[in-house]
Amino acid sequence: MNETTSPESYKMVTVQQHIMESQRAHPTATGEFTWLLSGITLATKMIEAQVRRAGILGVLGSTGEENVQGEVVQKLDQLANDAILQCLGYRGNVGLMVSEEDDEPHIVKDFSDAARYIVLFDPLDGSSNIDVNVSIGTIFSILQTNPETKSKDVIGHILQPGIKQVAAGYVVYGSSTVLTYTTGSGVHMFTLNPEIGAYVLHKENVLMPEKGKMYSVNEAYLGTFPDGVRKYLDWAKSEAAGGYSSRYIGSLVADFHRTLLRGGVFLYPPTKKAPGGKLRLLYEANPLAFIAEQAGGAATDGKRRILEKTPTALHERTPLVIGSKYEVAQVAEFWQG
Ligand code: AHM
Ligand code: MG
Repeated sequence: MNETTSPESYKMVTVQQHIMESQRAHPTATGEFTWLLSGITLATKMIEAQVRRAGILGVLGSTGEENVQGEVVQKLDQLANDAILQCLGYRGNVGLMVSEEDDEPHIVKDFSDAARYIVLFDPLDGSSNIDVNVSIGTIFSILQTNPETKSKDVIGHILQPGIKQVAAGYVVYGSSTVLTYTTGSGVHMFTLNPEIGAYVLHKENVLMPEKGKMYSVNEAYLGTFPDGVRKYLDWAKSEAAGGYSSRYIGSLVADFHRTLLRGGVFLYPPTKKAPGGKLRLLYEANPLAFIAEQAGGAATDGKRRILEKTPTALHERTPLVIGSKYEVAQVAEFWQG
């Protein structure tokens, strides 16, 4: 070791270590939450292995079925769903698993104190991008059973506002595989090191820029957006706005990941085809809103803070405006007129 090298420079923190260390700060932590999150990270490594070799394994294309939302199920959607169910099904402390792909929740165990966690997930977000080798991802949200709900009322336990989430995260399978999570104490980002098969800390306490230079929206639907949103987009293109650029991948996870790092705004407003918005409150909007807020950003449905919306159905959809505080406030202002 040369004289200027400190032990710190040798430090390599895996996501497992990071979660364990942050849980130590909670005097009542038993380690079971750490165990649960390790099930999720394991599942995402299984998914990433399939995604990276999809062409070779013959798992591109659709299964020929439609999911509960009437969307075509891709083979990888199915494999990703199974990986998460497999990895969490035997963790002991998970009572319920709720997937965007499945009609009904999976009741893993009868509720008890020991099985108090509810895991909600979108196993493979950005399905339309799978076959064309564009970034896709996994999103997860974790709740605890609701103490105000009768123990057998499964749906009642699940339909809690996003503010009740105890953790949320996503993995983006892009040029590298990145996992981002929050348990309500900041946002932390890890990169999968394929040589050792571990997520290694890349950035702790990630902060979203307060203002950005990009907006992200599917402008093909512009004609059916609410007037206020159209006015915002006109303004964003004007000289007065100071020169915005546009990016749209069509995988929410990837579009959000860029927005988290670079700032700006992602929006999926109501359209003629999806008058209540397209994105799912429980599996997409809530977890990403939790992360956005923890990183200093914001998320709204145009009228209300996403995290305060009380869901009324499992597969409920919502309009979503998410990103830097400045741009989210601008969109909301234009929208509300
Ligand atoms: P998915 O979960 O079935 O993949 O659908 C959600 C995706 C999001 O990732 C993305 O933001 C959106 O759908 C894109 O929709 P569109 O093609 O209408 O722009
Ligand atoms: Mg999705």
